[in-house]
Amino acid sequence: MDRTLVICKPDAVERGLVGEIIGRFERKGLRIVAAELRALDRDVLARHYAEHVGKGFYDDLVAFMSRGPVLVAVVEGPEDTWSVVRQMMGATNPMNASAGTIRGDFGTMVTENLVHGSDSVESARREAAIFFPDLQQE
Ligand code: DAT
Ligand code: MG
Repeated sequence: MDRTLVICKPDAVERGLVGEIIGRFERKGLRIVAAELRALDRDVLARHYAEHVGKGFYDDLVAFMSRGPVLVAVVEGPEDTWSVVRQMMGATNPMNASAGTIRGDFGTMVTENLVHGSDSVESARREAAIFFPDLQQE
């Protein structure tokens, strides 16, 4: 089995779209192996978004991601789960995301694009360890 990290961002929680988003992953055949509603602070966001620290949009990203609770989850599938999730999320900018994807169906702004999914096997392991350090490795 293969796992990846998903975050339903503050806009998804505020808009009541957590069930829709997680339901899509479940209906696809992925399984939730960990999930918790959490408030993310600057420090954990700096670890999670390490590759973006210092970029022009970083401060806005932190302000957005910490403005309310998020649903952090680890989901599991047979293989390439990170890629399955990324395909279901759609492009980073919802304006470019295909209809039928989460961002394509529910988003209009790159700054509030509803969902995070790890972008590689390595990112998935690294990110899952940040949020669920006690979760047993698959
Ligand atoms: P993704 O979330 O698709 O992996 P990313 O890792 O490049 O995208 O960026 C992380 C988040 O930062 C993204 O979901 C939204 C925000 N972001 C990225 N590029 C941005 C930009 N040019 N302007 C504003 N926000 C941006
Ligand atoms: Mg990313």
